[in-house]
Amino acid sequence: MKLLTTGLMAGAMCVYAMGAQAQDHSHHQHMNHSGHHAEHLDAAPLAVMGGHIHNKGEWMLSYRYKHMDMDGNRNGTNDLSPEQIVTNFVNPNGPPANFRVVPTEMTMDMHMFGAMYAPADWLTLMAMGMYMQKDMTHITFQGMAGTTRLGEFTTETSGWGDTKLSGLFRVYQQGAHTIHLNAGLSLPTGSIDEQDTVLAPNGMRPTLRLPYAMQLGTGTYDALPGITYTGHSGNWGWGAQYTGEIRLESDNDEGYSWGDKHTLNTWAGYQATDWLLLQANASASTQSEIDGRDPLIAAPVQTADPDNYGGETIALGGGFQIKPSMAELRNLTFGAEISVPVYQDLNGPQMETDWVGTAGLKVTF
Ligand SMILES: [Cu+2]
Repeated sequence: MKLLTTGLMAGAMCVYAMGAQAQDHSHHQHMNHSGHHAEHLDAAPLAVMGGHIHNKGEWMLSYRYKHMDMDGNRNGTNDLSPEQIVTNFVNPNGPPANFRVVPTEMTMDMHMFGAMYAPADWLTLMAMGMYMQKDMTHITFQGMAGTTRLGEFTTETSGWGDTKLSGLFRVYQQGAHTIHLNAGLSLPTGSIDEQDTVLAPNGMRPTLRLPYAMQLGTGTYDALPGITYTGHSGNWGWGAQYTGEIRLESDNDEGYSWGDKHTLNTWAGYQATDWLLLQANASASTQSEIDGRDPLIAAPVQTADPDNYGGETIALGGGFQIKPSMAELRNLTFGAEISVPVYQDLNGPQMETDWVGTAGLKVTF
């Protein structure tokens, strides 16, 4: 926790230092015809939800594609081999006494469709739907014990995830500085009873309810509180956002709830040319383990243990956003960014994240 806090402060100080160096000499350039601040430098990363607000009457539609790549396992901050996991870690759903299946790779692909509309200067409404696909590759070890590899298999799930509705409330606006509150609700529209065929340690191939990590939704109504600060000066824009993901129910239909999650994002962007924005960001998050358990998720694999979820992660990232200079396309922005964890202290054994990439476009009108 101490390292997490230090990381957050370093990120925030970096952002504020960059902002303080810039001078506010081009404020008028950001005004549009109606005098609104429609083209205020929005330097928020694409991966940040609700990082900006709109002025009265503005609409924004967005599509974002996010890819997450996980490879290998760790416990705390220590890397683990598949053999170490099946030798050293107790299976709480046993028998067998230890895990016999180890996930080695996972990818997550998300297609996020968003809409924003501001009925008033003080309120922006936001809705987001998400279609996702998850793939997980595993090694199965033969029999009840030992380190003889029997084979590999991959499970896959796809479908719509949870749906998020938010209100963003502008509570402070002084010159170039804005603070808004994020108040959101996540609706449990994603499936939590996905199943697929696995390779069992005895060589059979049963179809089972897949572990928590492979399900598409949380199964609970979740509150999404947050607070966001943004500022801009000259060619610089910056911001910081805290968001939470708080379960409003202690159990979903299958008897568990995901751990609450808290995330801090900080970012800074530089308008390098009329059409190109360069951006850097730092994020830190902490999440607790899963509470309760789904009795149908009981395979001898680490992902079937609710305690092997959550942890602390600090990631650094960067990217760009392009706004075509042609007048007809002025309302369009597209961009891409990548984020790489620099610190992961995971409740393990658990798969570790290698990188997360986001690409997307948004149109305002
Ligand atoms: Cu927007």
